[in-house]
Amino acid sequence: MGEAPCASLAFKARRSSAHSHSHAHSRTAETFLILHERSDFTHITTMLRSDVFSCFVFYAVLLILKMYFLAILTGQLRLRKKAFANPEDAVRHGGLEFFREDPDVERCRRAHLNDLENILPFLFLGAVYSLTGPSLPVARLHFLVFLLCRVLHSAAYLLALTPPTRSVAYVLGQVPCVSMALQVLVAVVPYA
Ligand SMILES: N[C@@H](CCC(=O)N[C@@H](CS)C(=O)NCC(=O)O)C(=O)O
Repeated sequence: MGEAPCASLAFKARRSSAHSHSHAHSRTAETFLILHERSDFTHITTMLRSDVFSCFVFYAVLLILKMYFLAILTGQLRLRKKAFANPEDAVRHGGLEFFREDPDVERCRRAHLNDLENILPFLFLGAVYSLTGPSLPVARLHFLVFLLCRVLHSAAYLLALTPPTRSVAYVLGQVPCVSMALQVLVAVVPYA
C-alpha cells in the first residue's frame, strides 16, 4: 500500500516531463495512471472494510468526542466562573478583572491536556496496529481498556477522586498503548 502513491507521483512527474512525446504514448500513459490510482483507491476501501480497523475507528471517534466534551466544558466553566484566558474576552464579559485563572477551569484544562498527551499517540498507534493483522477480540480488548481508562482518568481528574484513582487509570491506559507499540515495532523491524 505504501508504494502505490509514490509510484503514482513518480509516474506523474515522468508524464509531465514527456510533453514532446507522441499523442498515442500520452494516451497510454493516461490509462496507466488512471488504473494505478484506482488500485490505490481499492487499497484504501479494503482497509476501511477491515474489521479491526473499523473497530479501531469506533473507539477512536468515541475518544475524540470525549476530548470535545472536555474542551466544551472548559469554555462553559470559564463563562460560569468568569475566568478568561484573554483580556478581550474578559472585557466582553464584564471587565479586565476577569482576566484571571480559576482552579476549576485549570483542572478541566489539565484533564484535556492529559488527553492530548495520551489520546493523540493512541490514534496513531491504534491505526498502525490495526494494519498489522491482529485478531479482532485481542484488538478490541486493547481499544476498550484504553477507552475505559481514559474515561476514568477524566472523571477522576474532574471530580478530584481519591488518589491514586487518576494515576491508576493513567498507568492502566498505558498498558494497551505500550503493547500496541511493541507489536507494531515487531511487525516493521525487518524494514529498519
Ligand atoms: N504530563 C503529565 C505526565 C505524567 C502523567 O500523565 N501523569 C498522570 C498520572 S499521575 C496525570 O494524570 N498527570 C496529571 C496531568 O497531566 O495534569 C504530568 O505532568 O503529570
